[in-house]
Amino acid sequence: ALADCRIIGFPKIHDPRGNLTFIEGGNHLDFDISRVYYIYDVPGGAERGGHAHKQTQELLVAMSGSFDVVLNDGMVEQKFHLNRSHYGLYVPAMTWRHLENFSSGSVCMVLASHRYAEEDYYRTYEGFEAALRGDEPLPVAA
Ligand code: T46
Repeated sequence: ALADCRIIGFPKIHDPRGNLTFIEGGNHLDFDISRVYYIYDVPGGAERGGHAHKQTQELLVAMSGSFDVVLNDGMVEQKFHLNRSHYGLYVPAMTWRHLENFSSGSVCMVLASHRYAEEDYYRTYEGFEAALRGDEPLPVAA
């Protein structure tokens, strides 16, 4: 549910040599990290995402630059602006998301609870809503 989506602050070790932040699975996150991926070189105006996950939980971090993450649990929609690398947005399973408004040079790092599996995706909003209602999966159009 959207109430479970939240911005999490991570430790920031200040140092004249530069700052250091760390994220520990099972400590700062409620899930163990099975996968890391990142999105970068995003052209101006591009949007990413547009899907939900059956099982995968994620933490999104703006490692550089900024972007917006729009989350929707089928009832409520909320937009989060990410622009600091010591904050992350926790996104539970069964949350529709899309990313937009990427600044030039921005990097989105994602820590995920599961390895990549296409079967874990709802790629259409209709399929996501049907699953929330508890309907049978929609038949694939011929
Ligand atoms: C999410 C947002 C923030 C892989 O092979 N392995 C991976 O780990 C991922 C994430 C993707 N892929 C392949 C699947 C597609 O052929 O890379 C291609 C692009 O993936 P997708 O269109 O899903 O990318 P985004 O940026 O729209 O969405 C991704 C994640 O899929 C999604 O979980 O939350 O980033």
